[in-house]
Amino acid sequence: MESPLYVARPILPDLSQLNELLEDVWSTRIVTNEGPLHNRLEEELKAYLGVPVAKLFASGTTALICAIRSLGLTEGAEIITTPLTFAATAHAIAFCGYKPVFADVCEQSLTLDPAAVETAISDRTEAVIGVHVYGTLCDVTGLQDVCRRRNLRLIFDAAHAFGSQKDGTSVGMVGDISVFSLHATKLFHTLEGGLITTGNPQLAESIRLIRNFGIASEEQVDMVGINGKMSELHAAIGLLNLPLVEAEIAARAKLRQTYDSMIAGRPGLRSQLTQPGVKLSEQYYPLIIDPEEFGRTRDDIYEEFKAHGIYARRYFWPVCSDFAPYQSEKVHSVQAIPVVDKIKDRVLCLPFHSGVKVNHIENISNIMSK
Ligand code: T4K
Repeated sequence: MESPLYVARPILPDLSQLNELLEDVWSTRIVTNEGPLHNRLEEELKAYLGVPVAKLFASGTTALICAIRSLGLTEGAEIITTPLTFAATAHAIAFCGYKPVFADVCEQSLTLDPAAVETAISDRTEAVIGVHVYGTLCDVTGLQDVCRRRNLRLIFDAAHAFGSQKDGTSVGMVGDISVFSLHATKLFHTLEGGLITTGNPQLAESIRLIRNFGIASEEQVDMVGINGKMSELHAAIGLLNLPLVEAEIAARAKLRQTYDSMIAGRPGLRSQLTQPGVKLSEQYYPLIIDPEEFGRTRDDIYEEFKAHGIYARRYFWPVCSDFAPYQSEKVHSVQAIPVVDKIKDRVLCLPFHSGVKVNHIENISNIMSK
């Protein structure tokens, strides 16, 4: 029996290189709290991503929470977001005491629809969180336009968009703040970790303070904060993984072409929207299956894959507005979301990493062709 094939497979550096890097950590015993490796990784990420500010976090979720807190919104404020995302996006809003309001996505990109955002705005709305879901970029211009006109803050959950660019501009430079996940399942990772980028120096300073209990100096605490810091061990993994990213992107770009050819001309199958001028992060390959046209459902394919040891994922089903904590009107409000309602039973993220080999592709292709 072949070993299982998962949706994601973390890149990993040589253990010997890791040992070498950790020798200094062991000798100085500076293992966390903005240590030298942590600071070096922040510098390297600034250069790689082309951003003026890069702040590391213990996880993408902690980073989201700190990003939202840094905006200083009014108690009970509403934040409009997409339900077609990982639980963390909605949870971070609710965890900060704000109300997530779920609005619909665009049919083609599956990202938050600026027109739906406009309709969802109430007199309590203070911010919007767009998600570059699967690595497809939001309609950044459309969301920025609504937020500018309606005086709303704009955060991008860029968990799936590490390294993405639009017309040569880093995705980390749009909106007020961008938040990345550096979890093991992500293209670039630090085992667990998160990252915030922003072009706004005031927000950068608040974010830095909130990450470290609000501590400004030994004798001064300026704001309520948490422990969101990344350790030296995690930063070491990041420093060794960063040079591996380009090769992983190249392998995934090739795999994307293979998958694209596999579904080309097949009624009822489509994938991620190609966006002009966009350098993709190559995070996921979402296959969108129309059951009427294709003749089988997304769940049929999911189960058949599973029977062959192929663990594709139905991200993000159920969607956030289906979760128990968001069933009460007091906790959230949901606008009509016809596109999400239609799409949530159709997306299947295929195994998408450099560990997917020719025999895997043959298996996948055979199952799809039955
Ligand atoms: N915003 C968005 C849009 C996100 O997608 C996420 C996280 C966040 C925010 C929050 O960021 P973090 O706080 O997580 O940094 C996974 C990840 O845990 C999660 O980070 C990610 N999104 C989400 C989309 O996927 P699960 O429950 O699907 O993970 P799991 O354990 O089932 O892993 C998927 C597959 O990956 C496994 O079948 C095998 C493989 N895998 C996984 C791990 C953990 C490995 O090969 N090695 C591993 O160590 O959530």
